[in-house]
Amino acid sequence: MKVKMILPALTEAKSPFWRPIKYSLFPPLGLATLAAFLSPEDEVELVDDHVERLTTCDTPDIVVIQVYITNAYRAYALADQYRAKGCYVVLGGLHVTALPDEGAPHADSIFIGPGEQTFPQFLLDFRAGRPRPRYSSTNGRTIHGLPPVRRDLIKRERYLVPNSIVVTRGCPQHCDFCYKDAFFAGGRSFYTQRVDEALAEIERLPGRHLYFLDDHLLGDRRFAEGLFEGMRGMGRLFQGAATVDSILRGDLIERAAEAGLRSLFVGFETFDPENLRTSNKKQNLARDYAEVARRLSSLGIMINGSFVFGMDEDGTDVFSRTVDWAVDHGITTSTFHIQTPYPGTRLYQRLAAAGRITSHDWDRYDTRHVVYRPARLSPEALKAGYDRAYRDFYGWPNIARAAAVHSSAKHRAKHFFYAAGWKKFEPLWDLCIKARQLGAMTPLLEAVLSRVTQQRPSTTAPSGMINSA
Ligand code: B12
Ligand code: SF4
Repeated sequence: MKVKMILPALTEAKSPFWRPIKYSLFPPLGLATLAAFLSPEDEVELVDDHVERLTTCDTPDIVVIQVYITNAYRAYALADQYRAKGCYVVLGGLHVTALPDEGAPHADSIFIGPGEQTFPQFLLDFRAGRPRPRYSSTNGRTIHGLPPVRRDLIKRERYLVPNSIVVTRGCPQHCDFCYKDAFFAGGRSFYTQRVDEALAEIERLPGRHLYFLDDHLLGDRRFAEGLFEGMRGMGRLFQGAATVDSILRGDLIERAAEAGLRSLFVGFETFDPENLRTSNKKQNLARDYAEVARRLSSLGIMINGSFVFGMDEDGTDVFSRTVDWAVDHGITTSTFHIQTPYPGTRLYQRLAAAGRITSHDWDRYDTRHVVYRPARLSPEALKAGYDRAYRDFYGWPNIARAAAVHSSAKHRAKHFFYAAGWKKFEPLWDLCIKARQLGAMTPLLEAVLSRVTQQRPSTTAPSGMINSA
């Protein structure tokens, strides 16, 4: 049986003139995970439209397409093209899970939720000649005992971070704006691999650098402790994501640093308690953000801070306040987002019920466009403030000021090169992508992520800040 798996790209990633580095970071891990359920006799091709040319003149037996919100239109067009030729087309992923009735007319079968249970069931049904039009993942979700991810299908040289990995699914929190609750509705919404299986997967990855794409790597304390214990002495350098409260609680973050954690994506999102309450981001309420920054800096961990603009309490001062805070606290890179009501989320329901959604063009749901009516800002002011925040934060003076916050000279240098490398050298990245030389840059990334001598935090988290999530 011939199977073609496609991760369609959004328009921006296809430009022949300019390819932002962020689309050449990670390989299509979800599809490589599903490919593991095919049998050795199947002929499988995995195409990532972001980094390679996709041709559609073939006629595979099954075409598997992953649909995110911003690639949805291209995904549907590809699906229609293949179906017109008689191929069996299956669609899955976050966007069709949120809006199955939108995706269904473009598919022979659609998949709702994670695919680890439903895709193997579909393959059995397909081979038996009776595939169903819709598969929903509800009961029995697990990632224990999965066949190894088909990394042999990944064209490693086309990515800056070929070693992306996920060892958990979902998250224990329930923020209103997050894709998570809709995607995992009807079943478990946070579960982990077995520690030994996660370590075995890590052992299979060549080189030193890993990027954990998990929503919340510290979300299950026992699992994370076992993972970090097993990784000690492996000589790995890794990046990941975690919540504010999990960084302040106990000593998990020290264990992570000891195991090789060198940079962390942290969801600060907003400083306003009312915004936190409205968006159900309770885990951030009354947490000392400054202490998060200090603690990570003292461990030599660089911070990618995530901040959302346009929540209901945000006024015109939110942009400069956020940038100033991030610079003053030595945040290495910042990811600013315009609040975006993804279909299926409680945020979407709230804004739709109030008649505040102003666009249903999914191409604009990329956190860079305003697709709703903000409460205390005009859409124009929100967009302009967002653009300004990026410009200001990544201006040379602020990169230098933020780097200067760290006490160790090595951390200051790493901060400077990492932040500058991320935003100031796009033309260089573009050149590497075109010359297919991204792989050659991985050792540079590893050098920047190398260890900074650790100091004990100058202050430990005040006891009021330590609690369970
Ligand atoms: C890595 C990543 C990226 C990478 C690359 C993506 C890639 N190569 O896969 C980059 C940096 C390019 C990226 C960019 C963007 N991303 Co992104 N990204 C992620 C991240 C962190 C991890 C994705 C991942 O690998 N997950 C692990 C694998 C195992 O899961 P999976 O891919 O979802 O696949 C599983 C299921 O979805 C399902 N499945 C998927 N496809 C199919 C198909 C079939 C047939 C079946 C049966 C099952 C199935 O089965 C798989 C196994 O369970 C997610 C957050 C997350 N936790 O998912 C955000 C996320 C997907 N990104 C998001 C967004 C918004 C974006 C951007 C628009 C951001 C921006 N401002 O530019 C862009 C646009 C991307 C695009 N092309 O449209 C949102 C999507 C929201 C939505 N409703 O669609 C997420 C959920 C982040 C968030 N919390 O909001 N992203
Ligand atoms: S903590 Fe992050 S991943 Fe978890 S629900 Fe909130 S936004 Fe989503």
